[in-house]
Amino acid sequence: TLKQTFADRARTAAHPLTRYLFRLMDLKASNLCLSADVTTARELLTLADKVGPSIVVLKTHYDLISGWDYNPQTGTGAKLAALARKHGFLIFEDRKFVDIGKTVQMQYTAGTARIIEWAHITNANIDAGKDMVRALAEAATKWKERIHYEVKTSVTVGTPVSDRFDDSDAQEQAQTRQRDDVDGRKGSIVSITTVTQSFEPADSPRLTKSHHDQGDDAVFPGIEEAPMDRGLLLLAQMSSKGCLMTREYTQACVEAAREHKGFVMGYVSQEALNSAPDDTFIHMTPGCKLPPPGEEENGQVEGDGLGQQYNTPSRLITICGTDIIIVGRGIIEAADPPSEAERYRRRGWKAYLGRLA
Ligand code: UP6
Repeated sequence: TLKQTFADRARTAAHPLTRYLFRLMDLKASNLCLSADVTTARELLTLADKVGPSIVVLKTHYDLISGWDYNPQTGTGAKLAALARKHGFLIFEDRKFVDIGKTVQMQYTAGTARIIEWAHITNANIDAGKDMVRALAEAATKWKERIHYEVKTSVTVGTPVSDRFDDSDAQEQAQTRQRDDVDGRKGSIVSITTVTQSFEPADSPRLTKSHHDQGDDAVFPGIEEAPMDRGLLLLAQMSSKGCLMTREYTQACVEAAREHKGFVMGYVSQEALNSAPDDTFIHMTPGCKLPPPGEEENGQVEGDGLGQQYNTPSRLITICGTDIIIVGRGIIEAADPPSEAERYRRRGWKAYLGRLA
């Protein structure tokens, strides 16, 4: 897959959300994920709004944010989801689930955070055995069935179908939904907004302006909203010094991914792991930093003194073969995070184009 374009992979990936993500990458000319490790909900939302135009994934650790508002309709998760629609990115809660199947199901769907409601993507460490992947997959399927029901019943209420959809396919779908409707009960969570525009492959950045002035219910133009599928990344390798994950462990992740193609999107890893002809997984890689502006790039950057090790975007993308670079402090601690994010986006995209050449 190293020589394949993201646009091509958008057509062939097994998981609908992965296909969507590849399209988003192509459209925004970005293979950048921001690791939004700030300490308050207010900072998180401001950062997401400012950096949103440059990224395709926003990675969170909800449990290190103070002031997280747990209200499912108006809280921090819902606000992030609105920003994701506005700027066109996916939300990845870096929860690194590791426990027995039943427990991870509950941690994923219930409790205070209800991660499944607002995070398109989450991840798991499969040290506890791969059955927990199946447990998470089952939870996601159930959730999606419930949401489908709620959407189905909410689009039929109120506004005529033609006012909500501007293409005939979607209208037909909505009419089918209308026919299928059971009791007209109004759903509570989702309303459908379809922005249909054709998608053309990009070879140059098309990031022109952000949508700051359009309000929080604005929708990113050029692509429809993300599908309602949820996706999992397997934590196959880590960036930290002395990491205990063995080759066997990484291989077990590859096997688990292949067994759950409908739910596992890919990996958090330090290298590309697709080897079989029909592997269509995506790779995201943390431990990424650029040397300060003006300094020569030679593949590695000094670690943080607490075990984190850093590679540069070009090394990770061209040599290690990753698809998306995950950058935290490299961007957050810069004097101007939005312009630093743009610098990472440009570098990451250039490395991807270099890989294709
Ligand atoms: N992360 C890693 N390495 C891994 C997996 N995850 O650093 O192998 C996560 C960390 C942090 C982010 O939990 O949120 O990626 C890296 O942040 P940084 O760029 O500030 O080092």
